[in-house]
Amino acid sequence: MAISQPIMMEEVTELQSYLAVPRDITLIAHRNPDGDALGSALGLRLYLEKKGHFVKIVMPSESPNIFSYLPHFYDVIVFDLRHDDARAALKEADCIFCLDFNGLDRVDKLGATIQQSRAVKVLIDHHLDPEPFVDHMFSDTEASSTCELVYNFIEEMGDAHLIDEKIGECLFTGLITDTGSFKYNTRPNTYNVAAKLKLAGVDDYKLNDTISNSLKPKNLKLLGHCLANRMEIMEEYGAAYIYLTKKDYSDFNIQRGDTEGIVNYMLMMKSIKVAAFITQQPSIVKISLRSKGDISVQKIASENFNGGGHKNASGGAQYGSLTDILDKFKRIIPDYLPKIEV
Ligand SMILES: [Mn+2]
Repeated sequence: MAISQPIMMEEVTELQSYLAVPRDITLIAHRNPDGDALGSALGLRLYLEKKGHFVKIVMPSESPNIFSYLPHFYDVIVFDLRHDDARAALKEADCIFCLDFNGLDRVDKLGATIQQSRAVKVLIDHHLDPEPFVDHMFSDTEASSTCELVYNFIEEMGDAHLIDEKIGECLFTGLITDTGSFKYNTRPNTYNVAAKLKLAGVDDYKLNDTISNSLKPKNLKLLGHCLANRMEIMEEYGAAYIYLTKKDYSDFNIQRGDTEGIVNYMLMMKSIKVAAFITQQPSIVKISLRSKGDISVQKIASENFNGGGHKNASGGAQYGSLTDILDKFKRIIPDYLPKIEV
């Protein structure tokens, strides 16, 4: 069976000649970088450096420390911490790679910097409805992850032989985190890429252990609190939600990344098809949505919560009180899920 080839050949040919001489290249991924954002950026960096380019990575905000095993993790320029350096890295670049995001609003104020830049812009991404703000677009919304696409990109560039264990570790990280360890969002090509990376020397057992078994006692205590005291189930619609107040944030000393994955627990109930994790932030209320099968939380997020993402994993945010957004969620769910007899 042919394995899908997501990359467009003509685009690659143009880039091959453009990248035939050393360039100043800046890579950027979305705010609150996850394993796929980081893995695709750090993996692509190592590859481009092997080709003789000068590479910088900018992220709008800080990355979770559990990914600090990735090479060059500490060399990422974080806009929130180093405004000027981040802007300069984008302004001075010959070429900008936008990774794992589909629109300039996903990188906050840096969106304007990218828009104004005269650099050659390349997008590699798997989110729905990419905006046309780049010169070369490698968008494949069927791909498991941007890391899967970065592998295919390097392969199409004719450089698969340059992918070593280090690059492999970066890219495999995104495969693991964007598929829940190969539980969802996979296609034949995902396993093909995984196989190639394993052949390149990736120790996937070690990676899975590092990524999955990294919790601290406070994470499990917070999880317990969420499940015991903050979860509501809308049995008749097959929906559930967990909410956290500002007070929860201070009581449990919740830091960036500490709430990662909590939303998924609700989907472990057979009858639950849509799960929401709603958190009161300093100035906004954020909602993170997950679904099973054909139900699109991308639709729910974009139609109600100023957000979007993927069919089965989306997010959004709005101003207002926690109660407002909880009420709204409860009110709109019947529009998306048929009532079931319980
Ligand atoms: Mn991704």
